Amino acid sequence: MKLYDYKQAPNPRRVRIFMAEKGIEIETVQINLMKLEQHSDAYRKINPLGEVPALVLDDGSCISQTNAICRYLEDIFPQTPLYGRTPLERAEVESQNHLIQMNGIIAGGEAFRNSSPNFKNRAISGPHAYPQIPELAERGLKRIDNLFADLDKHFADQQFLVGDYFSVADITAFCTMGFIRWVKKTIPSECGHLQRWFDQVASRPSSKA
Ligand SMILES: N[C@@H](CCC(=O)N[C@@H](CS)C(=O)NCC(=O)O)C(=O)O
Repeated sequence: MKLYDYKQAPNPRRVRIFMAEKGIEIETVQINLMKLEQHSDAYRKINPLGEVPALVLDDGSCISQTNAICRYLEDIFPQTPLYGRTPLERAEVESQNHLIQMNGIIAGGEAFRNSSPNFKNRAISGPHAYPQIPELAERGLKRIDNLFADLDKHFADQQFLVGDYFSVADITAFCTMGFIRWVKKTIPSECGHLQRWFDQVASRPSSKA
């Protein structure tokens, strides 16, 4: 297996932290997004979407989409389950991971990609050109403020996103906190519960992956 990765980008980081938690080592290949290598003919042959991460299996199949890659890895490396251990826990992890994907990763992407001069006509990742909409950048910033407040409330009485169980949803949220620094958003000083959760996740060795 080979993981197509870019060290600086948030979505591949989610997969790297996931693998580190499980103790999985896979060969990685860096695709330099700043140099637009994701749109080279060679990479488009591997992943026609022109995105990272992508996981290529030994039989040549390519899995795109961060969540699909992590789910596949969970199935073939079930040790240290990160998608839940019971039907209810799996549903809770799915729910939290989806919420963080929508209100964190997507909201941060709205704010960043609709404002950065480097993303003119690339406001959505993938093979199609989309112009920037400045109002979406504004809305993305507001959504991030709401995310801070919602998560702070959540962590007031829960250790992780799903009770005391560390899951893929915490990894998505942790990578979101790193990503939104790109739009100069950091955890507000009044969000002490969120900061406590963040410091706890940051102290795990996997956070360096
Ligand atoms: N929906 C995809 C999104 C992946 C994605 O947005 N990847 C970014 C890096 S974090 C990318 O490849 N961007 C390429 C580009 O902007 O051209 C997933 O969940 O994996």
